[in-house]
Amino acid sequence: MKPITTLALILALSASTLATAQSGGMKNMDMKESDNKPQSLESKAMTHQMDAVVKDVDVTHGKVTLAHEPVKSLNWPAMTMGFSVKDKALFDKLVTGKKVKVEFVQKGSDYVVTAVK
Ligand SMILES: [Cu+2]
Repeated sequence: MKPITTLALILALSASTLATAQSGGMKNMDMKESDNKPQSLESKAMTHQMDAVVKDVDVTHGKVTLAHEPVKSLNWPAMTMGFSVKDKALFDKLVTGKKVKVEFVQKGSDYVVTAVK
């Protein structure tokens, strides 16, 4: 009798622990999922263009600071802000003080330069 009772107790305990952990975890995941989906779908498609002056370059971290003209497709006024640069070859054209035409896409809350002319 005794071994069986112990086993049943262990099973009951682990089952309830699992159920608690699962319901807590799943709730968080579901909330994140529904928050992110519409935004990432919308932002994937569009490439934005602007004229800008290169203010600062950080090749190591793949970042560039641009003083850009207004961007109509995003309803942006002219401003100075940071962009990500995933393709390091683009840094050949991103020289501090230079005037450039930049194409970029939105990736979540990040803006990624995809082309420099
Ligand atoms: Cu901006």
